[in-house]
Amino acid sequence: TLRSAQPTSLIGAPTDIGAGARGASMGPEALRVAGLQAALELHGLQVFDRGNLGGPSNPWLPPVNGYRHLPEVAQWNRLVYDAVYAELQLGHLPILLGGDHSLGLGSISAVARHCAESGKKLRVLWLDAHADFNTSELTPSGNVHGMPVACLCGFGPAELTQLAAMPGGGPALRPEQIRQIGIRSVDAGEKRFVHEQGLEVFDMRAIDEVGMRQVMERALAGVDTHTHLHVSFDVDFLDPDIAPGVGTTVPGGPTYREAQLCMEMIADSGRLASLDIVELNPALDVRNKTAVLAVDLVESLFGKSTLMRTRPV
Ligand code: 6HN
Ligand code: MN
Ligand code: MN
Ligand code: MN
Repeated sequence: TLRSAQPTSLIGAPTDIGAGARGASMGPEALRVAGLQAALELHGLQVFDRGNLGGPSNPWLPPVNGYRHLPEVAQWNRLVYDAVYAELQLGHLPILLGGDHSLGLGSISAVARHCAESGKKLRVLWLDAHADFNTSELTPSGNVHGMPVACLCGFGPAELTQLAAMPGGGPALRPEQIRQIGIRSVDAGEKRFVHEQGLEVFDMRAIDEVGMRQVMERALAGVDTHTHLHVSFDVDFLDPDIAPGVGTTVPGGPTYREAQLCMEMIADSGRLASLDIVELNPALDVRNKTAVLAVDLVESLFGKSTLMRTRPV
């Protein structure tokens, strides 16, 4: 079962600062209680749990100029950025335990900076029911967890778009580095903007029509030994029948088997180099089953499989 010599580091970010429901702040502890570290160790990984970051509490205020809690969101993301960047510098594989999906900003900004400095090609797989491509003009809610992909591409306030201070001063990501999978809820203005920016989106219809296997083959096309593969796993990617413990459920998501295949095919690429597990909301869960499911899927992402496959089916 020894798959990888690269140590992994768990970084807890217990906040719901960017979300529209309270409770994602309990995500890191729920993942620990569900046995994340032991599960990874069973698969031969060395795991360091760095504990939790300590950022501002949630003032639970209405949006201001299209953003809810912008200063606090920025502060949390600076902490996440520094913590993820430090692990990458050590040669560890960072696993961000959210927390809401606004934290993908800090995490992926650190990964982008690291890739720029080490000459790696970055590919981001965004597993989500939502595109998270809103701006302050487009957002129906003001919740920043609906905006991180746009901010990473340079569309947003400086305190969120400039986290990485990229060489040359550009945005952390270009749209062509991103593949979105499982998408089934996109706001009207957001939809036009996704199209305008040319994001590659494998929505639920694509999964229905060609199946998860072909979707993943396409999403991973071009990934090679020079690629740093980042997975941003919003737990609301999963069908709410199997994963009720999230703040923004959308029906019609991937089944247990589809999600397993998705994770297994990412593992087979051999290029996974950083991970976010976000939007888990224990306040809405049933006996921690969504956390247990997330741990099960993350095991597959790190190479647990039923059999040792020496050739494709
Ligand atoms: N998430 N599109 C909605 C909004 O408020 O912008 C929902 C966003 C959900 C974000 O689940 O990470
Ligand atoms: Mn196991
Ligand atoms: Mn999301
Ligand atoms: Mn989502």
